[in-house]
Formats: sequence, structure tokens, C-alpha cells
Amino acid sequence: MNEIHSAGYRAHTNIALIKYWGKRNKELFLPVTSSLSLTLDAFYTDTHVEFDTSLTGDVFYLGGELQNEANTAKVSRFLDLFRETAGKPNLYAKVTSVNHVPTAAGLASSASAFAALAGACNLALDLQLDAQTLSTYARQGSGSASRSLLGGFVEWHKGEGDESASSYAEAFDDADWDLAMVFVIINRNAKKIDSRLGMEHTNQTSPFYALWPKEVEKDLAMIKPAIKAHDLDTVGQIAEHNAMKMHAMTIAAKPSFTYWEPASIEAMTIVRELREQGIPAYITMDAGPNVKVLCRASQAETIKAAFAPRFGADQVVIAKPGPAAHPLEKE
Ligand code: 2P0
Repeated sequence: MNEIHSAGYRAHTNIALIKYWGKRNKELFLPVTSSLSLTLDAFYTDTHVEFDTSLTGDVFYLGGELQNEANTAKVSRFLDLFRETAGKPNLYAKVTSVNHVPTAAGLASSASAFAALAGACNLALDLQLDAQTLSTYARQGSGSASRSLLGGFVEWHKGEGDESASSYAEAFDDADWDLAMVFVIINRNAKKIDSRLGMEHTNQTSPFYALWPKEVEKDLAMIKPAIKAHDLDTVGQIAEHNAMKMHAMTIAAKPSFTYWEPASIEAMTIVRELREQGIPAYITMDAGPNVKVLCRASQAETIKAAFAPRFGADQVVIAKPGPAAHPLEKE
């Protein structure tokens, strides 16, 4: 008789206000600095995992499509962490994952994907790992996934030396205030430099990287009290400056590269114009051309409208603070 252990989990994506950009240990995904993010409601991943004693290897479906060997191998390496903890090294699984993102977004997120898979494995194998411990597992799928297990503002602590258990994510603030993030989705034409490669190249060749750890430390120390005080202007100014410093480092890498496209700069100009009109709106950008705007939820529609002359309605998405990752109801 074959034995089946299954569970489903949903995790939302997160956007860092203080960025993770560099690893001190690539095998364990230990970061150079701590980081701080906001989990968002608009984009998420639903994942079902079925550990089945009759399987002779792992099977991975993403968006209804059976995945190739390389993608399946990534998932398998991640499942190994859970199999080892459960003491069942030969228990294979069928993983079925769906990313919920707006049409034409190109926003597939490894953060929500590995967080959802971590939650599903923990539940299916009845490991009962607490959120802090589970975040150290999610981290080893993708660094930013550690932060997607929790809701609201989340801090991922860099930890100590090579101690995996010391580098975990922790809820910082529930973000239950007048807050939103407007996504301006810019279709990419340029060839993507994925974040893993981008951060490593920056770390190794950008002369400005030496300044980064100290800057992050200062930014974190300043942004935390501002979040607690619900001071959007201070939070936004620090977050925007942190993002600009990250992107400046990539331009100074050798060879130089940037995630910005002409439309990214147009979107940023609109944000600055909004500010000149007295509307608090602040830019952050990640390893791609999309521009995200931190603002008040009560002004998000006004901000969305400001992008309308230049960007299509389906290119601008309003997201609110999102919840912690959680189990999906059994069908
Ligand atoms: C962040 N990013 O803090 C930063 C800012 C992108 C820009 O974390 O190599 O996919 O899998 O740990 O987590 C994206 O990098 O990289 C990221 P890996 P990950 O959100």
C-alpha cells in the first residue's frame, strides 16, 4: 500500500524596502546584510505537495505544465531539506504550483514560490517547524523567500558567521495603517540578469559594494522607528535612497549593468512629479525594470491615475499589505 502525505499552502510576494544584495555564504544563502520588506496581497503562489511512497522521483508542475529536469532538480534539492529533517530521504513528491500574478506582468516570484513550498512541506510531513525555523529553510530556496512566510513588515536578520539557524525572518510590524504599493509593470525587452548573478557580480566587481553593508545598517536603524511611528515620508525617503544605492552599485560594476529601462525612468519621473504636487509617493526597484511606488492606500487610486497617460491600465496594479503564508483549505 502506498502512503501519501499532502498539503497546500499560499504565500504572498514581498518587496524589500531595505534590499538584500549579496551573499556571504552561497551554499547556505547567508546574506551580507539584514533586509526589511513589506509582504503584499496582490501577488501570491499556491502550492500543493504530495509525498507519495510509490513515486521513484520528484515531479514538478508549474502553472499546469510539467517542468524540465533543471527546474525539477532545483525543487528536489529544496525538498531534500525537508526529507532529511523527516528522516525519509527516499520519499519523493509531486509538487503543483500556480503563480497568481496579473496578466502580462512577468512578475514570477521565487520569494512566494519557495515560501509556499516550505509551508506545504512542513505541513505535509507534520514537521511542526515554527515560522522562524521554517524561514531558515525557505531562505535556502531563495533568500527573499524567508521574508514571504510572514505578513506586513518583515525583517530578515543576517545572523552570525556560517550558522544557518541565526539567519531568519521575523515579523516587524503588521503594516495595518494607510499604506499601499503601486506596481508599474514594464515589459522587459532587455535580456534579464537574474538577481543571483546580478548580486554576485556587483559584490565582486563594484567598488561601491564596500560601502553597502554600512549603508544598510544605517538605513535599517533609521527606517525601523519610522515604521513604528507610521511616518510614511521618512519610511519612503529611506527606502528610495536604499534602492537607488543598490542600483548605483550595479552601474559601477565591471562590466556595468542596470535593470532600468527607458520606461522605468519615465515612471520614476511621474513619481517625482506627484511628490512636487504634495502627494507622498516613493520609488523602489528590484532586479528588473518594474517601478514600485510606496504611498498611502487612500491616495493609491490618484497615483494610479497619474500613470494612465503613459501606461496601460493593466500595467498599473495597486497592492495592499499582505498576510503571512497560510495553509490552503483541503479540497
Ligand atoms: C530583495 N532582491 O531584497 C532583493 C532586492 C532583488 C533586489 O532578494 O539568490 O531571488 O535566490 O537568494 O532572493 C531577489 O533575490 O535571490 C532579491 P537568491 P533572490 O528583495
